[in-house]
Amino acid sequence: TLKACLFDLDGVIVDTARYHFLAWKQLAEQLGIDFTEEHNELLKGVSRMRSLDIILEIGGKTLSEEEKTALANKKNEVYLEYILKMDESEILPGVKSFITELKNNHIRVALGSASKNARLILKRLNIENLFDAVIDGNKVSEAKPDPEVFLNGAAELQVEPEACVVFEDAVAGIEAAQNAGMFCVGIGDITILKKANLVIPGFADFNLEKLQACMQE
Ligand code: B16
Ligand code: MG
Repeated sequence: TLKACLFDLDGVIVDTARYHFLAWKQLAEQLGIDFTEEHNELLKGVSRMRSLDIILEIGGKTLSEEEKTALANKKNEVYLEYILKMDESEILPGVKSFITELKNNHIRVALGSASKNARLILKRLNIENLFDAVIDGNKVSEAKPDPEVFLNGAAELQVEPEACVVFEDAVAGIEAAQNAGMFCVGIGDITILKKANLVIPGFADFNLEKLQACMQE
């Protein structure tokens, strides 16, 4: 039986990919690297440092660790300017009412995100109080598809992995959920997220009853 739901942040609860893109684009321009929205797809669900490595690979540049840390910090400052302007209106359709429905049915809720800014974003969206646990980029050492982030979430909630469902928009995140032994719902395009147990375009037309029906099949 279902006891807990674990949510990815970017692409599931909010679309921060746009702000990551704008911040990385500004940095790439300063480095003389042509960084496109298509390239940005490669960064979804990936850590900040790994994202920078991917951009440097695109531009054919090698930098020292010190230079890279400075650039990653610089990108984050620009990204934070966008994040600080966010509000509740940017929560993706249906997700807040779905989480509220879970809470009303005594199903525990956790965040499982690669972002080190996750808590700040939840605060800006005014939904921090909906989460019984927040596992973010500050708490994990292994990136998705490693199951660490979701196993930590289950452990903090004191729920066995088999009783958890993960909501993810990235292929690596779906693999992480499967590596954790959890049922996984993909949010997005079924042709890309085909490994998920169930794929939905978003939460607008979704509810607990539908989730439970799919889990019993
Ligand atoms: P930060 P998620 C991920 O969030 C983003 O998809 C990814 O593009 C970003 O690089 C990563 O967080 C780290 O973010 O720079 O804020 O620590 O999808 O795992 O919620
Ligand atoms: Mg994501």
